[in-house]
Amino acid sequence: MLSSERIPNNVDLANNKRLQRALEHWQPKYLEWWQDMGPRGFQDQHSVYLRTAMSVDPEGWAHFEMVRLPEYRWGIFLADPVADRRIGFGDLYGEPVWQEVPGEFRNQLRRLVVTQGDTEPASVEQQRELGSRCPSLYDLRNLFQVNVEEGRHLWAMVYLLHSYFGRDGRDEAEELLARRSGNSDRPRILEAFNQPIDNWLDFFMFTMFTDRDGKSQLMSLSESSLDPLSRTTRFMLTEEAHHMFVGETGVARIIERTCEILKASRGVAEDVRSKGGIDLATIQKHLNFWFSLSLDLHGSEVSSNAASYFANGLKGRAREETYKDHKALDAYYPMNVLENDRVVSQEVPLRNAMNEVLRDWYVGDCASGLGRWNAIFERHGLSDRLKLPDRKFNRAIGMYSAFHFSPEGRRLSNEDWERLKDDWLPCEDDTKFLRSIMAEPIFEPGIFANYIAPPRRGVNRMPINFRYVRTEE
Ligand code: BYC
Ligand code: FE
Ligand code: FE
Repeated sequence: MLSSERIPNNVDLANNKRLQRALEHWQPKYLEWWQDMGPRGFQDQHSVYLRTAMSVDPEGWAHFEMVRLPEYRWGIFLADPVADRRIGFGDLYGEPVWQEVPGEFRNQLRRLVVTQGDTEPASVEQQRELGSRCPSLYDLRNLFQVNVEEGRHLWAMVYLLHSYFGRDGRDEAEELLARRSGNSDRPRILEAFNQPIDNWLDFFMFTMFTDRDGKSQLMSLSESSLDPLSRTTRFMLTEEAHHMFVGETGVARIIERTCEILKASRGVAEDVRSKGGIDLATIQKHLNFWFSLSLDLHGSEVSSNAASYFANGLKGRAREETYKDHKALDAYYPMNVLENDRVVSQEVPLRNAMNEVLRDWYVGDCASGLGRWNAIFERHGLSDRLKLPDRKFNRAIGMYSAFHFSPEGRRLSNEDWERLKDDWLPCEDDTKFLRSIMAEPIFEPGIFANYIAPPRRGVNRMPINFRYVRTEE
């Protein structure tokens, strides 16, 4: 019997026999997957200082304790309902939201839920080797906090599949545990989630840029007319903020350290690597990689899928309430498009441009984060800056994917691209270097790898040198 003690929830699990039965079948498979694909080497002999969501109110967050990873209590939470909530956009604007899935939208909704759900276990799989190369116990704990919360996000989507999509939903829930990141036979659905993340610079860039796609997609799903989807994703967003915090401060602390090394060597960039820091060029390349891949996650610029999601009220714009026109029927969106190899501005029917609208929001959100990173150089009196590459750079989805562009957005021949791409994207040499400075994990409390500055404060007001991850005797 699954108890509320094991599965903290606010969906009345104790009295929901149908959900109980479905989860009783699924949960053991989940735990098996977590053992096989969750953090390697930290499953049974370690306890971790983790936050567990116990309820959706602010106090529900204050629950911290030392737990073994497989014993984490993955809960099921919906944000509080909004009274008399109405459909906020699309053809059905103003009608009451749905508490059940309308038959005509069932396939589309299932596809959105499955795509969202697939990313969550994928990221855990991608990150599973990082523990053995951690820069500190503090960072190791943050990695595991992110991992268990992505596990919980999978639970959130599986809850929807089991509760609202019947037999197909149950099948999809099993498939979510069967696909594997990077596997050529059964890959994860979206490309960014098939890329390896085997060093900590990749991890921090991923949580900065790819988890931020999580933020923009969850914001648009939280506008959905399917109320349980809206409420589930709204609660997930509170956890997403922490993932981006881990990424943004992780990179910030690397930059901080790089600045210190640069100043000590009077600004000679070549010295950074030899002193065990991460040089700016390498940081910029990893930024270029994860940013461009995360742009792809927003789909094609012009998309009939996106138009149809919007028309049907399934997926809206981030902060839909801030727009005036919620039908977007006669409106157009100015967009740069390629015409005979040239970039020209064109008006695209707004509904078809919804992926691009969200991408624009995303780029703006990334740019603010970048501003905070660049302030670190400024504070150190250095003129170096990081940049977001042009959105045409290194794309594999959408209209720019057929051509090559430089980070400044200049069109390149295939030959030029092949010749120059290692200057812009991580190459074998960079990966080798990063692996060399991350060869050994640091498990001593309060000690940090040479390439990263300590954080400003510890977790939950604990000291920085707290033993956040413990080996059990
Ligand atoms: N890779 O009209 P188009 C997160 C496919 S991250 C591979 O452009 P559409 C997290 C597409 O499926 C948030 N394939 O795209 C972060 C379609 O296939 P079909 C994840 C791709 O339908 C970190 C075709 O290309 N959530 O939570 O508008 C850690 C043309 O489609 C990709 C969501 O994504 C790609 N990148 O789809 C943990 C929300 N992009 O129909 C977690 C749910 C497109 O030709 N998903 N394709 O077979 C959606 O809303 C939409 O499916 C997409 C774009 C935004 C992904
Ligand atoms: Fe997530
Ligand atoms: Fe996340």
